[in-house]
Amino acid sequence: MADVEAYIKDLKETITQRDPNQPEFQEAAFTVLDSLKPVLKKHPEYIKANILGSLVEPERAIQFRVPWQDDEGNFHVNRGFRVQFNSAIGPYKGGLRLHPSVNLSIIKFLGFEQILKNSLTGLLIGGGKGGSDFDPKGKSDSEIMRFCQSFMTELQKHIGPDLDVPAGDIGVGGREIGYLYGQYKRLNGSQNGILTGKGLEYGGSLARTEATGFGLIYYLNALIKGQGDQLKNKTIKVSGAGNVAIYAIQKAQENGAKVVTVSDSNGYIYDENGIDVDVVKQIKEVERGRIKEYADKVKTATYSEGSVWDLDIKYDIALPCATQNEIDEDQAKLIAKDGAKYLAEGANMPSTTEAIAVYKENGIVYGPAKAANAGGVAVSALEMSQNSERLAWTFDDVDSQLKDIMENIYEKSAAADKEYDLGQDYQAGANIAGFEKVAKAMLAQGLV
Ligand code: NDP
Ligand code: 2IT
Repeated sequence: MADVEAYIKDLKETITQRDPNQPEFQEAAFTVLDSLKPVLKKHPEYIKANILGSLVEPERAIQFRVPWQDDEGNFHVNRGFRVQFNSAIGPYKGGLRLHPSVNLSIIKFLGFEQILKNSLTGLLIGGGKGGSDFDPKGKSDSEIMRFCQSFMTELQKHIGPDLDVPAGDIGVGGREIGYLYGQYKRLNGSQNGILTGKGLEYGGSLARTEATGFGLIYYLNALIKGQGDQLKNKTIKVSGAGNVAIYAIQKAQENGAKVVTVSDSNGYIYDENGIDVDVVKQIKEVERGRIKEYADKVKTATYSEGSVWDLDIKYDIALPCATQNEIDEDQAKLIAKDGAKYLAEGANMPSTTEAIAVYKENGIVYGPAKAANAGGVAVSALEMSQNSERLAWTFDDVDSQLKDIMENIYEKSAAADKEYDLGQDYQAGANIAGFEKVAKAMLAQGLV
């Protein structure tokens, strides 16, 4: 039997040789492989069955053409993806991303992360992800609608309420889910379990819009409490100004913390008095504008071009909520120098591998994405339950289940950290806790 180090080294070589042009997928997969070494030492049966060899290879990856027509009558062609990564514990579940940077590497990294994230929720959902390199910025509603209809015309062949249930991610919110659902229904008839994040009028769940941001703060609260500390009166830096950032800011402020930044891919707002989340909602959710406009509406705020992670101020907590690899090694060093004690990831893989090493060296208590941002997909799974029983639960009911799920994720990660004596490594703890359930299910179901 191969030893653990040799097994992992061999897997990494296979991944690199098979897909040399997938750096994001390699980053996500290598981090998980490394943190599973203690589990493999204890459970040689996982090596014998080559469970990790199966885990890093998607069950299925679908790529398709998405032709659409703009308002001037010009024809465009984008590329669509759906990666159905792992169904060991339930139907494939994960969002759709519309962003020009989307390619197979990015969708594979997101789908791979989703496997262990979804397992951590304790709900019966497998891992998947999809999207397109279509850029929704500056497009009219009609253009977004035509794109979504074309995208769904192909995607509908591959999804189903017990097979694969997509939802939102970057560039996909309530408007896009509505257009996608309408096209699915046109082609297949009414079936509201097909997507989550739907409007409340046609099968959506209360609290799904808030879920990822609220969930991030519920998780953060548990993380901080584990250190004998509290969120109240802490100063927070948030990046992003989308769905996750907005509801993280709202819930953090409800908990008595002060959020002093908000950002987009062009620049960031800083206001030492605290960000007014209603103004952010107005700009982003109603006007679909840029975060720069915040400084026109709030006189104490300043706008600067560039990354919020280069802003040198004293603060306590960092909440990256924008995109992958938004924090590099030097920016992580600045986070440590500025005195931040906690960092919890609302975005997927916002920290580079080198940045995470800096957090650990500096004793920053680090809550990884697959634990900290699992609230969105958790409430998506609750939406699926409501659709199955044709009932709609109250906001408080969904929200209190979300809170329990997030606290439970922290506890599971902390328990794994303790069991394997990892020294407060909640990243490895989350990877291990998420993996064990998936691995047992894969073994139980037979591998070929
Ligand atoms: P939105 O589309 O609502 O908002 C995305 C935000 O991130 C925008 O402010 C956007 O700015 C910024 N952003 C996107 N790409 C970049 C970039 N390359 N550089 C700097 N800023 C960027 O998306 P969400 O809020 O839904 O998603 C944010 C993150 O959270 C993503 O990593 C997503 O995968 C993750 N996530 C989302 C969940 C959900 O339920 N929605 C669940 C779990 C995780 P700009 O407008 O300039 O592009
Ligand atoms: O990254 C994520 O977990 C999401 N974008 C949410 C996926 C979902 O199915 O709700």
